[in-house]
Amino acid sequence: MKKILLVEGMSCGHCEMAVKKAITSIDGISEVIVDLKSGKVTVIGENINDDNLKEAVDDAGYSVVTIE
Ligand SMILES: [Cu+2]
Repeated sequence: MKKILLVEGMSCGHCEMAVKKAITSIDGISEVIVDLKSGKVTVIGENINDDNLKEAVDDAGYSVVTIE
């Protein structure tokens, strides 16, 4: 399955890597693609839980605006 997140607060390559690392650490996630400019994060994996995604991004210091 695939989810598209809109993440607020990313401003540089460090932010991009932090979000990518946080989401990749969740069980079942196989791929995370971050578009820094738009804040769009594409997540690919199995049994992806929206709350887990929000929590991981929050813990990294950023916030999820929408998940679709
Ligand atoms: Cu940054």
